[in-house]
Amino acid sequence: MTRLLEALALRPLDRPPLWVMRQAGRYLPEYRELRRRHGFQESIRDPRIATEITMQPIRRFGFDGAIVFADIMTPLEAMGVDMTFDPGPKLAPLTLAEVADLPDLDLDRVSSVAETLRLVRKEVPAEVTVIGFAGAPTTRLAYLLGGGGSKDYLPLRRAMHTGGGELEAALGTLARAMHAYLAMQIDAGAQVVQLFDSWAGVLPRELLETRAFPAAASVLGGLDAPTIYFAPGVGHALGAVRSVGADAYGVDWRVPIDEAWEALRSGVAVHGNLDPALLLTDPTRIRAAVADLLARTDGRPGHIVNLGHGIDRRTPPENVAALVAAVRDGER
Ligand code: 1CP
Repeated sequence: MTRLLEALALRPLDRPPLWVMRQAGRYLPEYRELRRRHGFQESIRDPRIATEITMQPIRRFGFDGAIVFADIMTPLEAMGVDMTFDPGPKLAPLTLAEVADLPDLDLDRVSSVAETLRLVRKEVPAEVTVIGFAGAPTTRLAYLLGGGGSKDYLPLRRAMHTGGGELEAALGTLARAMHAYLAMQIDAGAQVVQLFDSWAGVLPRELLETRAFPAAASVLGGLDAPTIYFAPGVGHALGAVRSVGADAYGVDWRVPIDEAWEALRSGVAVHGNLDPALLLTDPTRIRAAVADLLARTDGRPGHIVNLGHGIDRRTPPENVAALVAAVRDGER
């Protein structure tokens, strides 16, 4: 078993596994260089380019996990929703009824993601775990109703408060599609899958419990691989997040990881939770923060070192190298 799979199975290890959310991307000069020649969507659709981008951070830093290069919005294009990226997704806003009526995901139209996973599985060293992913229903609904990213996601929040059959149908449509998409990724070689619920944290606890978490649970239920659920900004609902039924939970940087783990209770793995802004500082501060993180988790089986959210594009690669060295030096 790989180090990351051992951690997900809550086995004791000499050091925790490490990967970084959004580890393939704009902070890497080799990524920017490739993107000068190829568009973002083109890079995702071409399995050779997507594999190369997936491998860049593995070669440079030796992370324990390789996350397939795609976007949480990629499968929506295969449900007939047109969008551009600038740099985040931009699309014509849909109504709840239109989301509910989206066709099933056409797996043939996301076969390039499956092909990328097959190629990555062949290319990674045997000790590196291949990670598939999808966007959770709530987060994708936030983009679909709002037409892109925003500060406050008011259309999503309004819809979640209003509730009713149309909301249930829209979340159901997105959940079914993402379940099929993740099952396809597992068939193609993903050894673990992560569900990103990046904007669920804008919701009050009650709406997380009654709408966002059940929708995420219906994506993950019955999948044939370990699962990770990542919803930053849900420190106000950590006691309820276990209803999602994942094997591991991503913890953001706002809550100390030992307190978050306590609130999540025993029997699950956690990943996290260094502040991405820490990687904008210097190696000395990064080493100190890693020492503090490892002291807080204290070798507890099930810890996966990660950031509390995606890496920022202004991060100096040397600081990522310092993070990797600090985690490896911390070997017990
Ligand atoms: O210009 C560019 O090169 C595009 C920048 C970029 C990249 C590198 C986007 C647009 N997406 C990605 C890749 C990506 N996105 C990955 C690749 C694998 C890896 O982790 O290395 C992953 C997992 C994602 C997931 C993703 N996309 C999330 C969830 C993770 C998170 O950080 O919360 C979200 C919210 C998105 C939406 C999105 N796509 C792109 C951007 C810049 C954004 C966020 C900003 C916005 O909402 O406008």
